[in-house]
Amino acid sequence: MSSSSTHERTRTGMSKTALKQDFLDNLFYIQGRFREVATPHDLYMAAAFTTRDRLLKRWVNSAQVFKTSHARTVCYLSAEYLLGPHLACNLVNLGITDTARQAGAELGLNFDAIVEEEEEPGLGNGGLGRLAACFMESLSTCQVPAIGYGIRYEFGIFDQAIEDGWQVEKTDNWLRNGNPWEIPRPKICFPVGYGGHTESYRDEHGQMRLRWQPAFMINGMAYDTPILGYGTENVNLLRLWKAEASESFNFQAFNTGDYYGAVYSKIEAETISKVLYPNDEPEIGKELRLKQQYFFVSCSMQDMIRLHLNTVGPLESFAEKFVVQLNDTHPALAVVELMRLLLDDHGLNWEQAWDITRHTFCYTNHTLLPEALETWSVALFERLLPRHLDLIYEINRRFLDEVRMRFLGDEARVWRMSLIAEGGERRVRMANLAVVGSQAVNGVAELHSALVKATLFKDFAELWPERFHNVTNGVTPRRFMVVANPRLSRLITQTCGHDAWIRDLERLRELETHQDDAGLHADWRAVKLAAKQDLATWMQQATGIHLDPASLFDVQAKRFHEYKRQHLNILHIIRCYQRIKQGESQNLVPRAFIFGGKAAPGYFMAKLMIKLINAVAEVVNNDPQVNGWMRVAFLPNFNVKNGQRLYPAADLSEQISLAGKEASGTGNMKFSMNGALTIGTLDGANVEIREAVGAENFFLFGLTAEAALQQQLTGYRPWEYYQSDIELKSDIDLINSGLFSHGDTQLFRPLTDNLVNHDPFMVLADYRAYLECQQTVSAAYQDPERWTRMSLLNVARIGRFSSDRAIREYAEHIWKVTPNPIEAA
Ligand code: GPW
Repeated sequence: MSSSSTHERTRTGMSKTALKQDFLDNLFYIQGRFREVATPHDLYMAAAFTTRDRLLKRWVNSAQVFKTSHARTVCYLSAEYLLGPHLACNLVNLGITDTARQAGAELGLNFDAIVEEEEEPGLGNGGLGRLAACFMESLSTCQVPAIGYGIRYEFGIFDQAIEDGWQVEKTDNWLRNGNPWEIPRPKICFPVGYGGHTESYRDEHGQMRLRWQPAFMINGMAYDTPILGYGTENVNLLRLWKAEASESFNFQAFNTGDYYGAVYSKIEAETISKVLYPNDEPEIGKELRLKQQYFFVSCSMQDMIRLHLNTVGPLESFAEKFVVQLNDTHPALAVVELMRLLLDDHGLNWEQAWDITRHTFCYTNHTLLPEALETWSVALFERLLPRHLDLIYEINRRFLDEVRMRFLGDEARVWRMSLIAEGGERRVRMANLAVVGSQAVNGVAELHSALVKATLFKDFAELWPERFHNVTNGVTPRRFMVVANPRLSRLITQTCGHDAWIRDLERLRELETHQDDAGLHADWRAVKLAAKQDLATWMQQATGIHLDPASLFDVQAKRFHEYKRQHLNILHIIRCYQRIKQGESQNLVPRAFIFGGKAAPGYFMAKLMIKLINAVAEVVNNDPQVNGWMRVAFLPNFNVKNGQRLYPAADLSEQISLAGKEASGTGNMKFSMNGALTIGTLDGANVEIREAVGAENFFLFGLTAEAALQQQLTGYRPWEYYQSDIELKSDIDLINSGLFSHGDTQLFRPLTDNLVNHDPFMVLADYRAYLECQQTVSAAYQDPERWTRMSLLNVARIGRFSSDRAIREYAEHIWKVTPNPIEAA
């Protein structure tokens, strides 16, 4: 293409000279600065624009090919994308990290400091949002044409500060200094309605039809971010919607002299994409949240229809062009919105519209926790989305007739399967809507998918067994190995003699032939030690806490939630403390206990767990009697960037949720990829990680999901554990004694009382097994050769947990889409 070849010479050259020249040009023409007066942020922006110019060339090329080839396209709908910093990953995926580093050095710049400068887009809470980001990267790497749709939150997940041991939330103003990775598309803009009523009217053929008259309208404007793949020319698109007031409504208010009303309507409209709800798992059921969900779903479905009409043509073939993956139920309204658009705006009849819709959607479930399952009150629906409620009733009526026909006389089943929960306040069940509206439903790990079929969607699995699948999660090795851990990556490449493992992670298995190589063992340990030194330096500066890199780094980093059982970890720390104080340090190894993670601002128990960790840290770290043996540190503001510091430095990865509660987990994979060993329960993807790396290279403890369920059914009595295990009793009593709270015996009572009296996540039942397992960890760590071999084998056998594998499984079994490689322009 002639236009791109002119760009070639100026802004897309990959040589060091070209990078240097363009960096200085961008510094001058975009930032308006020269070298001597540039701030670190100016340097970062210049580097980002220099990188962006190069990826735009690939992107425009991909877009042109997809437009003309009518390629089947995956649309990933997600309310969250926890992207993490772009610059370092884009350089890796362009293959110019080393060149850029040299170019920087020749300009007298500190490359790492420039990379550090980026403020990450934190448009997600935790695992679910990060999974979406890994999937976008792997979709490009696997050459699957895809669009990610979501919300361009003005404020992402809050920044966490720790003050007096408590979490304090600071707003995340990530757009403050500009975002060089996005391209605003003012012309890609769709109206979205709310409220009002449904009315009937006669169309041009004299036919009676229904349509929605919303009470107010806003606009959604597209902001596009290109997503590069590794080792491919394919670039996909992440399209995020920003809410804006629709001009016409503003003018109306102005014309009637209502200046305040005009301004207010603008503010009200923009509120919709203002802030990410910081809740992980438990649903909060706020009206604004439903508005957000409908907002991005409506823009996205309108955009797909526009693209289809512009390229392929008739809507009858919509489900052949697009397959839409629902990332949990947050975008499940898309099922109803597509029905509305096809019926009301495009004149299809019910059977045609339903056939298209049902063949378009697929739904991923990410949790079994009942408090996380979304339902919306019918009253709220009626007020905000009256036409959609009509459509849900009609979908439900037809669906329940099908159930009645299949299971004669089983009205109890009909009640359970209904899209509307009756009895009490009537509510719309979003999970049931997602299952009824989808051709495929999947869980995110084998155990989880089995439980989805056996419990949550038992009735649905009996009706439509062929709809249910498993796709075990994965994570991208480009970010979590190549970028996060360059030393380990170099060592692997050196040892294997190639870097093909970066795109074909199963090839890490070639490391197995070197498992007893003493030279490699020494290098392996040196790489881990260097990462621990880096983390210790960072931690010292961030928290003032000193960590000894020679000690075992025992890390638990994830959202704070009772089911993840950070308190089980703390009980072990308190046990170690008491043992050392009593002179029983024979079987211990020096450990640094490191935590990271945010708590939902309204989740009192989770915030109290953070306070307890910091309180224990204060006592332990200031007790010279134990300091040769242990330290406790809380890494503030765990996010993608800080995660990248943590994973390479961990010796031990804590994956200790109550079996049956963690759908998959993905941190477990990131740690293992970086050579940490796992201490964990048989939960989520831990089960498969253990199978992959070998039971002898994994520290297993605790109840199985089945045993836990059994015990809860027959009556679980935590106080019996408390009373019969003197060490457990003494650990809990020590918390209640006020030792960690300057004499305040009440501060942690909500936590300890809950453990002793209710303990819904069976911390006390697993306490003894956990302590014993931690002793086998210590023993293993005392044998460095053995530990190193175990670490090496974890990395060698972790290939399955690349998100590339997950995407290939979705592509083959769920989406029925084949790779569509793009040739270099
Ligand atoms: F409740 N997950 C999450 F299922 O991070 F929607 N946030 C959420 O709101 C939900 C799930 C939801 C996580 C799961 O807890 C984790 O086990 C899983 O690995 C991850 O989603 C990705 O599948």
